[in-house]
Amino acid sequence: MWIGVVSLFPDMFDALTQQGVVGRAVEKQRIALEFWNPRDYATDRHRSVDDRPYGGGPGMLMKVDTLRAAIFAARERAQQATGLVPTVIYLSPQGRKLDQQGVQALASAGPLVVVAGRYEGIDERVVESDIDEEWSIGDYVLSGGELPAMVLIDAAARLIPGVLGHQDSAVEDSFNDGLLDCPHYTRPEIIDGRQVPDVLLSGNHAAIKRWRLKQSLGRTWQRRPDLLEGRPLDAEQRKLLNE
Ligand code: 6GU
Repeated sequence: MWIGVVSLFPDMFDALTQQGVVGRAVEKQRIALEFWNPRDYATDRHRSVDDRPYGGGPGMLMKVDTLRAAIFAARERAQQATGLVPTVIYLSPQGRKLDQQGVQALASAGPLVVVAGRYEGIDERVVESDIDEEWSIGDYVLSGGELPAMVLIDAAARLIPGVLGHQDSAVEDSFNDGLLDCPHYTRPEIIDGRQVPDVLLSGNHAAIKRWRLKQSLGRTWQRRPDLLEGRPLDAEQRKLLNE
């Protein structure tokens, strides 16, 4: 998977790329991440990358020429690297709310150029002419699009074949089947008098699978009933519960 990132703070992405699952995926070249900094396209003495909003008011916007130069360079490189036209994504609180379904769609969409905004955002005409899709990671406000971009990239990366070992397979994840995850336990067998559920020590793999599904369903019903609305159980889940 090829991902180009347009950001004024590319160093923030070290947190994503220098350790853990995504770090390994970059090392193994399962993911290619490249960066474009609008500041590198600034030509004035102060290398400015912000500009004032028409109509006044507090805050600045990203300066249009440097932002577009970075987006165009990233788009061109995407085509050179992959032979495909990338999907250009802008992260903002005004975007479509990201969920696991959205992540799946983005992970299989081909090359992505991810634009991380700063300040009060970007000129609406740039959204209209240069951005294909606008996404949000939730209903709260962050100081910039870098963290949302990392959230998106991390979530998409773990769906790329070969990025997760089967040790931590995405197939087992919370949300892969639209339910919350079941509880997990490790050693010791007793903590402050509280035992690991017997079934997990039974060696009965069918019973364990059934118990985990029931836990997932119970938790989802209690904590996130919205996830169950209009979503009947699938055939395997019905079979497990009736066994
Ligand atoms: Cl994508 N950007 C910013 N700045 N804040 C957010 C967000 C994005 N999603 C939720 N809050």
